[in-house]
Parts: sequence; C-alpha cells; structure tokens
Amino acid sequence: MKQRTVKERIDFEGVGIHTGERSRIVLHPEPENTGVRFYRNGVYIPALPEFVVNTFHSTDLGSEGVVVKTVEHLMATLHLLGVSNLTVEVLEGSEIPILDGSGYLYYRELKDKVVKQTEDAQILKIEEPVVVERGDTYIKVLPCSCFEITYEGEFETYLGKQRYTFRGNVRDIILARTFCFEHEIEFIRKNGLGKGGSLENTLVIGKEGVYNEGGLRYQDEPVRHKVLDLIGDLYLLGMSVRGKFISYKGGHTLNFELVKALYKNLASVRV
Ligand code: P76
Ligand code: ZN
Repeated sequence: MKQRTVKERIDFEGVGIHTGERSRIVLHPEPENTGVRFYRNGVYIPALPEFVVNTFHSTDLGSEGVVVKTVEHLMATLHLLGVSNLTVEVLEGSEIPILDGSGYLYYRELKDKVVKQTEDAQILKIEEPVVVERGDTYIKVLPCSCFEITYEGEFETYLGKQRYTFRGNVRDIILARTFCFEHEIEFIRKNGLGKGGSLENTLVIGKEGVYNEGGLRYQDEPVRHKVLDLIGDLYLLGMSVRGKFISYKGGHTLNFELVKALYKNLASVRV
C-alpha cells in the first residue's frame, strides 16, 4: 500500500461538540513521511500517542499548551481512506467540527480527493495477542492479515446488548453518529462538556426511544459508532493496522491504553 495525501486543500466548518465554539479547519496536502498532524496557533501537534492530553468523552491532542479537541471522527475517516500525510490546520476554535456527529461528511468530501504517493505506507501488523482491561471492560487484539473490529456494548435502557463486527465496508459505519443517553446530559454539561451537542449532531437516547427525528441510521448505530471511534483512536499509532480487534464496552480511555501497549512494541513491517 502506498502513502496517500489529498490533492488540494479542503475546508470544513461547524461547531465543536464539547466547546460549543464555532470551528473552522483546513486540510492541507503534505509530502511523503510527514504523517498526520494538527496545526493551531503556530504549533504543530503530531497525531501520535505522546500528544494525547485527554480521553474523557473525546480524544484530544495537545503540545506546548495548545490543544485540539475531538479528533477521533476525522482521524477515523483518514484511517479508513489510508491518508498518511496531512496537516489539519485549525483556524478558528479549538475543536474539530462535529458536523453531523459521524464521519460521513468528512468521508464524502475527502474520498475523491485522495491521491497515492510514491513511497510505501507503514502498516502495523499485530504479531501476538494483546489485551488491555479496565474494570469489566477490555479490548483484545489478535493477529490477522485482516482489519476486523467487533464491539460489544451493554447499554442501560431499551438498547440492551448490542454487538457489531466491522469487516471493512466503510458504508457500514461511516454514517453512525455519536450518541448520549438523556440521563447523562446533565452530568456531562456539569463537567463543561457537550456544549455544542444537539439533535443535529448526536443521537440522543431516552428511556423508550431516540429523540432524533428520523430515528436510527442503523438499528445498532451506537455500537457502529464505537467501532468508528476505535478506528480513529488506533490511527494515533501513526500508521494503519491489521488485526482482529474485540472491544467489550471500550471507550477512548481504553482505546488509548491499547494504542500505548501496541506503540510500545512497534514491530512494524511494510506490507
Ligand atoms: N461521545 C463519545 C464519542 O463519540 N466519542 O467520539 C460522547 O461521549 N459525547 C458526545 C456527545 C455529548 C456527550 C458526550 C453530548 C451530546 C448531546 C448533548 C449533550 C452531550 C445534548 C443535548 C440536547 C439537549 C437538549 C435537547 C436536545 C439535545 C461516545 C459516544 O463514545
Ligand atoms: Zn465518537
């Protein structure tokens, strides 16, 4: 697989789901071996584990006191498209626009603008099983030349147990929106988060159903979104991965634990 970038600058604007700030970003093409990085207030922030500054309800990167919040859905889209070299310039706000809460609008704008470069891409091939755990939650990864992700969630309310396996078809996950439970909103807002959250960008789940007009985009949309989040967080390895992932109730904090564990013994090979 060759490295990839985009053929021209691509602009996005919207609201930050946590800050509630208006946000404007520009994706810039970059030469081979640049990697994916963010640029804000004169500071470059590589999309790598050492720059992760928060994993509570979003994955945020920072360097020299400059933070870029909620990178995961854009990162998932870049991972799915194999975009290896790119600068995401943040022109306004401190968060990546949430858009419709999924990766879909990023994917739609990017997919025909991705171009192959000449050098081979780095791909992390999982060589041995790795497990990370936290309370009753865990993520395990097994060697496989595939890229497969299973997510199992056990939700309060009528959603109950849901399990979904992603086997590579982008359409099966790219439309899945971020979500929250009605009863969590107050707590999240008290923590100063979710200020930009609304029915325009979040699946809001109540006791008996969802509040969004039009309902669910997939019958198991929440677990599909969790897969998207994991794909985004895994791209913090700085390269695509191959392996079979199984997440039981994982979130950004556990995803990041896995990323650190994999990053530590990076036995990367070119395939
Ligand atoms: N999201 C995570 C995620 O997707 N990470 O990538 C998450 O934890 N969120 C995002 C959404 C936030 C809560 C935290 C949110 C969204 C909407 C509202 C509040 C908080 C709202 C509202 C509202 C209020 C009144 C009327 C209508 C709507 C998870 C999913 O992994
Ligand atoms: Zn998400």
